[in-house]
Amino acid sequence: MYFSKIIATGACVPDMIVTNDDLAKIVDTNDEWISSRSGIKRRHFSKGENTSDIATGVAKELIQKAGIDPLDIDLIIVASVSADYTTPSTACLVQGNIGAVNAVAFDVGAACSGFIFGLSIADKYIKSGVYKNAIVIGAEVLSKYLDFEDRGTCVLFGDGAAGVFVERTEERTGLLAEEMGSDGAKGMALTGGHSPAGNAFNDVTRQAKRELYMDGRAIFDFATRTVPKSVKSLMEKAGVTVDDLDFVLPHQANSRIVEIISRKLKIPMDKFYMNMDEYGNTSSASIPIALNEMVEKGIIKEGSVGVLTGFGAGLTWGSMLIKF
Ligand code: 4VN
Repeated sequence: MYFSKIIATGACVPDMIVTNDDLAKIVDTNDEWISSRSGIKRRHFSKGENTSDIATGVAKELIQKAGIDPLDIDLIIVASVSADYTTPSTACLVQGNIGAVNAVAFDVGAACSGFIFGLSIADKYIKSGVYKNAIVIGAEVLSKYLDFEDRGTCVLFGDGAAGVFVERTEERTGLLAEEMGSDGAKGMALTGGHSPAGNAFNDVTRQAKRELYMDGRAIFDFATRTVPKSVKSLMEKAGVTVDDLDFVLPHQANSRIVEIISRKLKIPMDKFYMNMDEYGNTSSASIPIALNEMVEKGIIKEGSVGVLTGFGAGLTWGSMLIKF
């Protein structure tokens, strides 16, 4: 039986940093409100670089860290809801930029669960023996979709990209168990990039409201209800207890959500990793950005076991038990 082992992690974020005070100059908000209600202090915003540019930065770092030849990459999956184009996919743009001519490349759109869904797909290709390795990246330039007149949302999100290189192994490691789900009936609680069906033969306008819209209360309630259940069911499925976990890495949407998840699961806060103070909510990139940081800081080492849990637009969620 094959398993997917994480060989390398990498990240690439735009260097422009926008603080809460910077935002308070353009929208009626303040640092106290943002940081006490979300845990966010700063975020990185694009200076012009688009999603494929930062995703390519991640792919180059993974190639260098894993010491692989681009020609040996089998699969490239990019999770994103803020692609440069509807087509080509961001994954194809990355493939072209790194010259991975032997890879198959496609995008996955599952918002804040996108990295989890992408890693799950890569794992199935590897487990089934179809491919030997994969690059999985979460990449977002959400700032281009933010409504800077909506103080409830524009302060919460940020731009960034990160990912992993996974490779087939026969050792029991990597992705050990997963629990995923969707609730499309509640999807309108978090939307962006609407594209109306106007054409030359109907009277539908092509004028779109592309900006991100979020019913914060509804998403908050969804997260507090669904995430603890998902992680609990994952742990039961995998037969692990709190003591078996070195870390829990949740989607970096809001520090208060993380505290509620910790309380409901009776998993102490010191097992949870958070870095939304530096990046805000970067949707599909939030989990891999934090994962890369944890590896760089030595919090995750060879043999570490933990849970990744993503949740958000769609609505979607996904939790995974990972061994390094
Ligand atoms: C998961 C969550 C969120 C999210 C929802 C609401 C929210 C983040 C609303 C209330 C507000 C503080 C901020 Cl839980 C977003 C996503 C999408 O990635 C996923 N913050 N807030 C307040 O306190 O008034």
